[in-house]
Amino acid sequence: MPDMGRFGPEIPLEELQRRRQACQQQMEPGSVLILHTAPKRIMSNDVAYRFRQDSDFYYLTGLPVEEGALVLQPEKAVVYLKPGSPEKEIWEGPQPNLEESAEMSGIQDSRNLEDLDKDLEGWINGTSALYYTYGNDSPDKILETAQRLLIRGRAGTSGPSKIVHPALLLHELRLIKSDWEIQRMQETAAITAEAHTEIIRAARPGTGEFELEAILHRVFRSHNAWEAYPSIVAGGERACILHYIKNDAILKDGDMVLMDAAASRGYIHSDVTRTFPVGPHFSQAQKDLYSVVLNAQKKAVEASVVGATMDSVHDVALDILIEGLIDLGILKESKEESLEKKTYRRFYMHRTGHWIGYDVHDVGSYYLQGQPRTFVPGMVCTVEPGLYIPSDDDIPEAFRGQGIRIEDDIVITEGPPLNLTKAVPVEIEQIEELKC
Ligand SMILES: [Mn+2]
Repeated sequence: MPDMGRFGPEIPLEELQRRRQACQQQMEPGSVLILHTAPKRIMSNDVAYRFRQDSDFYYLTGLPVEEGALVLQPEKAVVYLKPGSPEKEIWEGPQPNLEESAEMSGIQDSRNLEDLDKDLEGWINGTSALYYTYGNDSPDKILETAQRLLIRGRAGTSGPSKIVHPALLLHELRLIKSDWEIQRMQETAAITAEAHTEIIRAARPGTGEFELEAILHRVFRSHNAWEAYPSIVAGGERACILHYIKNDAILKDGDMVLMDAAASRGYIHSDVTRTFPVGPHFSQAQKDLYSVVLNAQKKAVEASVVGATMDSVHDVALDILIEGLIDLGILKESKEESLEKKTYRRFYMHRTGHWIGYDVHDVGSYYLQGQPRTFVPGMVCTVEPGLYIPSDDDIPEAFRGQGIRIEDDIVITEGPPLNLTKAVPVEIEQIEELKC
């Protein structure tokens, strides 16, 4: 049999036990949670996309396998899986068997997926709450079963008293990262830093955006990592297209490159943006604009402490960006007027950050009872202010078509914020030095 690498645990068992226990402790007595693996996604005809596990399922089981389900009760955990068949192995290689899966997940009760259908009524009948991810990918079978149990009341069955989205407990757990998770995020950040540093050095007039993207892929894969999301490598005015991912243009001297690209490994993500000159130096206008964004980013990072909120961090960045735009003659009105009329949105139209973790735009609510939630230790978020200056006649010429964003991943701690992606060059002198 070919060496398939290890089927051993990808996530330490203590870590998985802790997560499941924390989840189970918050479940209602007599309730059940059912989670499925991610569905297979078709690229075209009979060719599938590379499999990506459902983040919630992976978080609680550590199993990257296709076709399975997790059933959790406050006192019990069962995982249903499809054991590999000799025919499937010819195409896809050996799958972990039930015993190997149990070793990886720490869930001893591993059953054949074929049994789920007949067990489903037993799990759902009379349950106080059914935690279930309703939405696009949800298999209908769960709700069908719930309804069947309800309408067969004369036979003594009953449906769940309520259906609750697991986000309400599971996503709140995922929001607070463990030391183990933060260590993994640090490793992912280091891979991202290596790629960015190499690319800042490599960019030259005449280089294709795609060539820089190729370096990203090489560095990521050389560490057994993947790109965390479709990479943005945007030269010149294309930096003002927020989701530019074509990456097919040639870089010109005098332009900057906005690169929003980062690594992901073991479903742990980083998310980094840097903006740097194609040639050896920033122009004076680029330096002026860059310094505004950099200052806004630094102050917003400093403000990312316990008790702050996404909104308060955004306001710190916004203040500095607006002042800078006024100083540079790009915004013509006063700060108060710009805030009131939101005229700054022409140049800064996105929020300053988002949670990051097992999803790049991670789960966890941003507001509690309508109020922005306050930061507590263990939360990890991005801080990513930017300025995007359109090529309009009323804009001083030197700033037209310039787009800049600077983004780092920040851990909220008891003390000062921990910048996971600090190693990615960001100072003007640092960047220019890399280019000589
Ligand atoms: Mn981001």
